[in-house]
Amino acid sequence: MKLGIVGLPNVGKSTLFNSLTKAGADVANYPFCTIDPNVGVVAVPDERIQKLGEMYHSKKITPAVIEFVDIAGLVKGASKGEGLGNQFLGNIRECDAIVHVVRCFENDNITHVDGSIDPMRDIETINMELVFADLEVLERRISKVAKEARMDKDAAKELELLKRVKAALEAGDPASSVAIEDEEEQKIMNGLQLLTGKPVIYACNVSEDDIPDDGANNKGAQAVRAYAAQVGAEAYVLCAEMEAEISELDDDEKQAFLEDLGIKESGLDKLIRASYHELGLMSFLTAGPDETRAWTIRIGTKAPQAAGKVHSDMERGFIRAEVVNWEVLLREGSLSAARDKGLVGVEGKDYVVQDGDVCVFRFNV
Ligand SMILES: Nc1nc2c(ncn2[C@@H]2O[C@H](COP(=O)(O)OP(=O)(O)OP(=O)(O)O)[C@@H](O)[C@H]2O)c(=O)[nH]1
Ligand SMILES: [Mg+2]
Repeated sequence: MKLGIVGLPNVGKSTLFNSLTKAGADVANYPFCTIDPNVGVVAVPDERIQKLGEMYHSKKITPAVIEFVDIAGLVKGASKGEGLGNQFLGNIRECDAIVHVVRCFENDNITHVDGSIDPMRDIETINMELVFADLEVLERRISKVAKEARMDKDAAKELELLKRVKAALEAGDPASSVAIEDEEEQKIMNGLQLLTGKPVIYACNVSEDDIPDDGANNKGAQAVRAYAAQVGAEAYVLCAEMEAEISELDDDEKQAFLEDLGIKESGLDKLIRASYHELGLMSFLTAGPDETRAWTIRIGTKAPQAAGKVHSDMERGFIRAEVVNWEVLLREGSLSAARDKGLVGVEGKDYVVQDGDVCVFRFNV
């Protein structure tokens, strides 16, 4: 599961990416500093496994992870080959969702490619480039399918959908705004990997001063929030530079730093959790002295398939799952204590696993 980071050059994408992964992508105050796509694996912050891990004195605590991809900034005309962005749009096509970084901080020393700070204009620029890039994909596909459509019913159906999506894009709307009528259409859409068909999270890069009040006094960030709400996207406020500093701290120092600012959670941690959720993912947990671990599943996954994440034998030979909510387990202090009070559910193969379930799978192969 991957998220692609997009935005204009020099808005703080690599700074954000670095604090996400500490992977050491190049950061510099000049546009187009990212030449190679960078992929980083990021742990999803999760207090549940920390607390359960402490309770069990687990030797190992293993979080869920997601991947982020950092690409060069896109500029006006990117879809027509301007700048370096176009060649990297392919990396974004393979992503499951997009993080759109928008510069909302003032700083005369940091060049803005369009000369001034105007988050809504920037969003428009990037979104239009994504629309143009998608239009190209569609036009190519339409000319191929149009020939087949005269003889083939499936191709005719696809052509009808392609034309509908094209009309939306030509009106400046994202592919995600097109109503999908059945599974067949969904499959075609998935195959197209349209950039504007992906869920988007807007990350407003504000200055440090705007962090304590969560950007309430930053007009740009407020405008982005209002826009995101209108199009059904999420928006978060963070300061990439500050996150880069925080990422150098150990856990205790980080806690003290955040408390000083009067905030509970860093913008970055919020963004990671939102990204995970945006991908339609959630975690169930396993806990014990050896390892306490968060396992990634899609929302709606049933017990045997969840068990299969831990081991394929557990899916194949699935008998039942013992399930207890993580907070209940923490409160009761042990699985047997929770069991004695009847707080542990015994679930069969149709059980839909819930976020925060601690599971013990019984299986036989
Ligand atoms: N003041 C301030 N400067 C920042 C912030 N985030 C990034 N910068 C600076 O802006 C410059 C560009 O940051 P990058 O992270 O390299 O930008 P980018 O979006 O990856 O740029 P390209 O890779 O060229 O598209 C660097 O000098 C950063 O230090 C921030 O939150 N505040
Ligand atoms: Mg960069």
